[in-house]
Amino acid sequence: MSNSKPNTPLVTHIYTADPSAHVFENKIYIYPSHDLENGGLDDGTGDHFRMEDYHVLSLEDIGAPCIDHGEALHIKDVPWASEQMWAPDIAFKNGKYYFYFPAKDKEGIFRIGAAVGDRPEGPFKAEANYIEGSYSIDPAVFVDDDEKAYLICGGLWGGQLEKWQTGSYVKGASDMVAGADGPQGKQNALGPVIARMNDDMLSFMETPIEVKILDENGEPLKADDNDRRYFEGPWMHKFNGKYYLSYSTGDTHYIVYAVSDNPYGPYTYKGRILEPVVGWTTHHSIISFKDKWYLFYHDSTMSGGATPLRCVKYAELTIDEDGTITTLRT
Ligand code: FUB
Repeated sequence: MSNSKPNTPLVTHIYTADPSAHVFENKIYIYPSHDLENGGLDDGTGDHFRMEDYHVLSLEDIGAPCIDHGEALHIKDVPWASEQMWAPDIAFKNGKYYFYFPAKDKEGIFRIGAAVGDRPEGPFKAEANYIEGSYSIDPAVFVDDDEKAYLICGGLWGGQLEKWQTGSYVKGASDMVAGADGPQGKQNALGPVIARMNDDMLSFMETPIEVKILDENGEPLKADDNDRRYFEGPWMHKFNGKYYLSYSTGDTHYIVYAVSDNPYGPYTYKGRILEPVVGWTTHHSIISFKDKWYLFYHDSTMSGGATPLRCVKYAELTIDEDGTITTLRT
């Protein structure tokens, strides 16, 4: 085990992706997807991401060796799930750790599940069913200063977000053609969806609603604005009292951010955080640790560019006093 360096894989004995980093007990804990070498064709539906479990990683400090705490949850122990354990997140509340993860249910529909543990490294015990009213992928849970917790999630194409525009799941053309059921051209792009969590952290207090992302003129971003519109991988953090929503633009491969006075939005697009990395997907989280800001992200360098075989890395992030984030190139 060697010391962790910026822009270098945190671990090399397994493939990891989609890092959600958090500071618990004065350490950095990282909750990644665990990519597997189990094949599957990339047909744009995401079916080649066939993950089955989660490992938890931690760093005592920036630069310290990265510890793999081993398997924290396996799909065989999730009664409602059938396949594809994608990008997870976690929250600490009521003295417990609540681990959130997407997976397909027995009907092949992505849902968000919750599992509970006493320790940040797990193990986590899955609830019998997915969170009622949940759908799509990439949950991120943001606990505000007033202890109100929000789950934001959603991903286009393989993440099925566009199939939920009526409020229920509509099977459609994007089963075969990525994005075919979503808004097109100058139609408003879809945003992620957000719902406040009940105090039990296991259920929604409300029906998830779409988060609007606006351009500099206050107009919703359009579907053909591929450099800026929402695709997947939402993350929320707060800086100087403002809410920051950052996300992947998917097929243009940027991590970008937008700012609001309200967790529900609307958010105004501000700029890029991360230029494209090696590999198709890009996915991140942002934490503050010992008075510095860090971006955790992934790329596919460790597998020589194979999209579903990724590795988690970190880099220091510069946020100016006025809230502007300096764009990173890795
Ligand atoms: O890891 C599977 C999917 O790839 C994630 O859910 C997306 O955010 C993308 O990184």
